[in-house]
Amino acid sequence: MTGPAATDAGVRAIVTEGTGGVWQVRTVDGREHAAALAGRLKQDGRNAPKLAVGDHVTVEPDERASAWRITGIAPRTSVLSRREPGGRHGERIVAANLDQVLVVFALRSPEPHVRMIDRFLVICEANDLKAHLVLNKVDLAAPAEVEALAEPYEAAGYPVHRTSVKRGDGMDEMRRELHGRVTAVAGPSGVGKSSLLNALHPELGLRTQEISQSVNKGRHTTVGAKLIALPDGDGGYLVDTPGLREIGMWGLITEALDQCFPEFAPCLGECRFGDCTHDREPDCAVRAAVEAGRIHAGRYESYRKLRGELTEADRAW
Ligand SMILES: Nc1nc2c(ncn2[C@@H]2O[C@H](COP(=O)(O)OP(=O)(O)OP(=O)(O)O)[C@@H](O)[C@H]2O)c(=O)[nH]1
Ligand SMILES: [Mg+2]
Ligand SMILES: [Zn+2]
Repeated sequence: MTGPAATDAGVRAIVTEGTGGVWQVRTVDGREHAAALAGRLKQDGRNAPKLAVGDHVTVEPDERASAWRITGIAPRTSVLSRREPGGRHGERIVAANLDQVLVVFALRSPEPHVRMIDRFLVICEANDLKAHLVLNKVDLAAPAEVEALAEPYEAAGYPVHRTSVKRGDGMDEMRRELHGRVTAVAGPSGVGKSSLLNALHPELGLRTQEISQSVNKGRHTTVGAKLIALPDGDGGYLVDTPGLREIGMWGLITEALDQCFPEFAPCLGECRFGDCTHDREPDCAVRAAVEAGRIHAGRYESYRKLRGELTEADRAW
């Protein structure tokens, strides 16, 4: 973990929770404190909250107040942001310094939806976040089916993990991926995200569907993101976000969508027209690559669908 500059006085900590005002921070010794920004940090900048969950900070105990004082904020390595509620154009930072996102889908129950997989991956690319695809519940499908689903994503350069919480497949691999990193876990309901995390770290005791359906029906309460320290005590955290789906693709520039498909990269700049949308233009290098089988047809189809949606959204604004 790289912390604030050594010149900053105080103890290094990471912001685990909060949306403004009082924040929860976890100092390097593993203790949690309530903390508030020092006055001088509050003043610079305009109205936007200066701090986000995941920020590396320095803190000092404040004898006069009950909360600690946040005296320094380190530069961020990444930012996951969403549009301000209410449709204004501003953005709000959901979490800073994420190392990676696990995009979890299941082979069955629920059936994987490739357009939705691609949508999650595009959101990661647009936010410059490293994405891994986790294909869970491989115990419910034939191996050939698992490979057919994995293939386009491996071809695009994504790490693909085949897992089964039931059978134990891929558990060591996943534990290694989480170790020492700040990881957001995303994916549709019921794919086994909580089951997977519980299997890796039983101390987490996350609620899974068997229980939550009766106890916790229809609650969508998460407002801000929250960092959960991994029990292995090596600086790894899970990020409980309000759901990447809600974060959405807004803010994504329609013209830049093609850059969110990593396997398109060799083609970009090779089309006849500089502003090619890779739709019907003549001499389109992307379409040529699809026809030659270098780009998976399903991925290209997702590109076209998403581009259509973004164009619609542009018009609506
Ligand atoms: N067969 C099989 N079932 C699994 C596997 N992993 C999880 N499940 C089951 O899938 C169901 C949903 O699991 P959860 O962990 O609650 O799913 P989730 O992704 O956390 O769902 P939300 O919290 O609603 O987003 C549970 O009944 C699990 O027992 C697996 O690898 N194989
Ligand atoms: Mg869950
Ligand atoms: Zn083109």
